Amino acid sequence: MYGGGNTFEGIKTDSIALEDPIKLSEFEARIARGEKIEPSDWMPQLYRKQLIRMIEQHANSEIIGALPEGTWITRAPGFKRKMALMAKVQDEVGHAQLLYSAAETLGKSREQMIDDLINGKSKYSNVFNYPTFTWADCCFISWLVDAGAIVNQLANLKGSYGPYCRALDRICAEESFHLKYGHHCVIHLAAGTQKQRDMFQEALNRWWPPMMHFFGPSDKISAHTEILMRWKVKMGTNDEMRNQFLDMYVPKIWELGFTIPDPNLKKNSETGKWEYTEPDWAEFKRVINGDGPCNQERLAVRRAAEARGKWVREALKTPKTAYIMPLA
Ligand code: BYC
Repeated sequence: MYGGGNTFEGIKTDSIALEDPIKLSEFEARIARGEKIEPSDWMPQLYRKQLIRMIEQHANSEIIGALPEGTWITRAPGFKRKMALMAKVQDEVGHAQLLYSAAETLGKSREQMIDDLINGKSKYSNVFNYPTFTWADCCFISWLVDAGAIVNQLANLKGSYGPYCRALDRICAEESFHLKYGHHCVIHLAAGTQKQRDMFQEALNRWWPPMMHFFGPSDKISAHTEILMRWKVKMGTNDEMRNQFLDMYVPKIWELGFTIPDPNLKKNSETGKWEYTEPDWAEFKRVINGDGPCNQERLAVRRAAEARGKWVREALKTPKTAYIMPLA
């Protein structure tokens, strides 16, 4: 198995205290020097476990994230928009492929990851559990959800795990086209009729709370940030990423004449940080744990796709391809 024969199931304990102290300090010194950790290098079990969790969730988010926009391909206004949206959705599925490969280098098989996704055992991004009622919802995702993803990914591609960083590097290049496309769609609505402007404003009002959740719980309650920052998997805290997004995109939203549904949103000129109404973390928890408006529908679609594609996977399986190495 790629990754030095380590398998996810083989992790008996993830306690840092039980790791070899000399190996641990060499590992941390490498990270401090800015070196990349590669699959066959020694790494603490907790580093492996955390990376699998995070990369797997990211991969899941890309394939589930293709669904809300995917349903708009046939209804996108005009041939050019249909073509562009189809290419974007295809890119998102490609990102999932890259990320599943990166996670596989750590010892968890793709089949296991897909099983855990469709059985509701693993997570994916909260935002994709909300419906896309109108074309403006689709535009919101293409512009602002992609923008949020880029803020997060541009930071983390400077992180410590080689295969994840290389995957993020390529993903960010493609995402930058998505962002331009999404921005163009929104400018078109903003410069259109009153009905078009209202349609985007209404979408923005619904999407703002999930967008604030997108960067994860506030630093005060985030479970994994501390260890992930220590090992340079995350290069910024959840609040730092949220702040950076607000800094870059609130002025752009206002510039287009839209309002943001948070009366407390303002930049504190002394701290340079944005102030906002504390997001509803109870709703966030409900949604990421399976009880959002679209969780059941999203997983049902993936389960159906898995079942329909089974014969293709079986047909492709040969003794030679069964041991193919991930390309991360
Ligand atoms: N949604 O300790 P915390 C895209 C969970 S796709 C759901 O702060 P962490 C796109 C978290 O997993 C790009 N769950 O976690 C695709 C943890 O639960 P567990 C998506 C979330 O890992 C198609 C618990 O809450 N981007 O943009 O330190 C079309 C505690 O949180 C979320 C990525 O995946 C959430 N938003 O930080 C268009 C980026 N937030 O595992 C667009 C990669 C938190 O203990 N991921 N949770 O059960 C990350 O950067 C980090 O994992 C996060 C969370 C910042 C998201």
